[in-house]
Amino acid sequence: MKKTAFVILPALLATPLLAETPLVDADGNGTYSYNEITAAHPEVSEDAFAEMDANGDGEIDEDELAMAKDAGMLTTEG
Ligand SMILES: [Ca+2]
Ligand SMILES: [Ca+2]
Repeated sequence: MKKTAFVILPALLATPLLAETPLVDADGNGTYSYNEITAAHPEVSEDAFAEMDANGDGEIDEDELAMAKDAGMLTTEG
């Protein structure tokens, strides 16, 4: 009978699931899309994103991000 060893890959250890993900402008267009926001702030719902998007252009700019932080809409630090 062989014993089964459970091997945890170092890659998994190096990427803690609960680690805070920094907010990154992944496509470099200067604003944050819903996907970019939720990559760092998975708690942001589509409704919350729409609220954050004050000028309704579908992207969060620095001003909108600052307002969202002030409003406590981003509960994780990005
Ligand atoms: Ca972007
Ligand atoms: Ca906007």
